[in-house]
Amino acid sequence: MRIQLNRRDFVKAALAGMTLGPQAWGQAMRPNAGSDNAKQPRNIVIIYADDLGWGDVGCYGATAVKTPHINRLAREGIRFTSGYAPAATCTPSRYAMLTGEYAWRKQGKGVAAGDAPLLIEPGRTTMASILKAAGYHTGVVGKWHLGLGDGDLDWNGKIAPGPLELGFDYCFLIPATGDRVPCVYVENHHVVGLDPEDPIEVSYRERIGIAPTGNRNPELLKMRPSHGHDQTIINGISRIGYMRGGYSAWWKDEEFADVLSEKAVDYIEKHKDERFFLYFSLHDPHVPRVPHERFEGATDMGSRGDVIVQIDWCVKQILDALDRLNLTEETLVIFSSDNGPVLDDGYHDQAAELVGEHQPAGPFRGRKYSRFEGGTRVPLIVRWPKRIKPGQVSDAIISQVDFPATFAALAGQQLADDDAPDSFNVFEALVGSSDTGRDHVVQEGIRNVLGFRSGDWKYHEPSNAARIAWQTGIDIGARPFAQLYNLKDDPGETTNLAEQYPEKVKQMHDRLERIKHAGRSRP
Ligand code: NG6
Ligand code: CA
Repeated sequence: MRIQLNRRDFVKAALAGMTLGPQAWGQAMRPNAGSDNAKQPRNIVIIYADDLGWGDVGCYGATAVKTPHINRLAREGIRFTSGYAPAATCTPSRYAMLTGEYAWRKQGKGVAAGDAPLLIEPGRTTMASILKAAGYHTGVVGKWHLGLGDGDLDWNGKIAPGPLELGFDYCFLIPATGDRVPCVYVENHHVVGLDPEDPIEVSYRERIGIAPTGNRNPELLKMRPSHGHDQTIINGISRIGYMRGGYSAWWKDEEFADVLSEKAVDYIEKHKDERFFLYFSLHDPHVPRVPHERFEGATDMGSRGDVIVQIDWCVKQILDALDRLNLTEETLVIFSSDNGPVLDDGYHDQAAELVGEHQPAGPFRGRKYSRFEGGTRVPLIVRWPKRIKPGQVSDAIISQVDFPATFAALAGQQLADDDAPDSFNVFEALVGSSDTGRDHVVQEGIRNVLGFRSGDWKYHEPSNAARIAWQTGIDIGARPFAQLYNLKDDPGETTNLAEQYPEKVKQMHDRLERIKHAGRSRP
């Protein structure tokens, strides 16, 4: 018999402080691991790259970098041509993917500082809590960047709330980003490897003590910043923010891929006999780009190309583990990225100089930060051999904001009315049983500029924001007038048709306004 706590009971129990550790979710409560339900994969793994563009992988057209293992996923599953990150930067994309709510609906969900408090209310329904309530063991390994604690966090004590208060049973985290302090890993509620005699202090306001900074001590750097990133030096690289102490816990950027892959594979091995959901969130190819030495020179594109090869190696670790444990057939694997690509994002790493003919955003205009397609249209590949016919390419529109409603549907969970307000159940499209996903999607660039795709049409509402994203040179798409593009004929958004089709502009403007004011878009 299958016994489940429903979501409300689960949240109630969590709020009442009941321990909901692995024991509470023990065997008796787990659905039969060998379920033959054609809708429900036994396991789910999301592999989420950071700043990887539509054109950065082989199966999307890249030739200057080889990604055989990502290509394998596409060959054995579905490659989507209209997969979207909800936003053109990390924090709002991840907020939306976890909660099923567009981040632009709320204040303060932009790129989070490394000392930001948790940006999602504890106990709120997330893609993890949905799967946990359905009996999956849930884990997140890698970059978090959604804040931790409830303000004024002491990194030496218990670090909470965080993922464990949002439906994850296990976490191993880069707390914010590789370029933000504190440069230490957090496992469950604590910094890993911290010596209590050498406590950590973090500040985003002022320099702490005499710890060297990129600004004052450039002679200590192995990689120089090009803009920003000139504060505390950790591992020869200056960062955003100041920290001191915690030396025994400092990470080495060169080891990110090894450490995170090892934790992810460990997690899979530990939970191989039960249903599990793993959100594996990579650091690469975000800055600072410091490949392990075995990937140095793997491409002619410098470190940005080399760390993409490193991503492919991480994917291999996961696919090999699933093969070895005989879980491939019954595991739904999703590969995607949190926003579009960027070359110079703050360090002199030659990404721009060595890019050559490579097109990181494929045929699309704009990159990270932008509401042009290149900011949010990203690789999206889904494999589930038991259910999905191999070798498909789908043009269905799917956004990562759809994961909560889709996971609820596949796991037989009911969403409350106010849960996941922008999340659509796109299950049939995700598994290739239908060519249509959602019919429209809102795309968030920085500075609150919104793009709106509906079918083949793309509308940009007028915006007076500055056009260029700092020293990156990236055009974020802001213009004081409306823009309208036909993505079918003009995927590069080069010819503004707004004057030619005023009716279409009005129709799209009105629909976007309705979506904004309704506070939700899920029917
Ligand atoms: C920007 C950083 C950039 C990167 C980005 C967040 C500067 C000058 N630039 O503010 O390097 O960290 O934030 O990237 O500091 S994201 O992928 O995590 O959203
Ligand atoms: Ca990112």
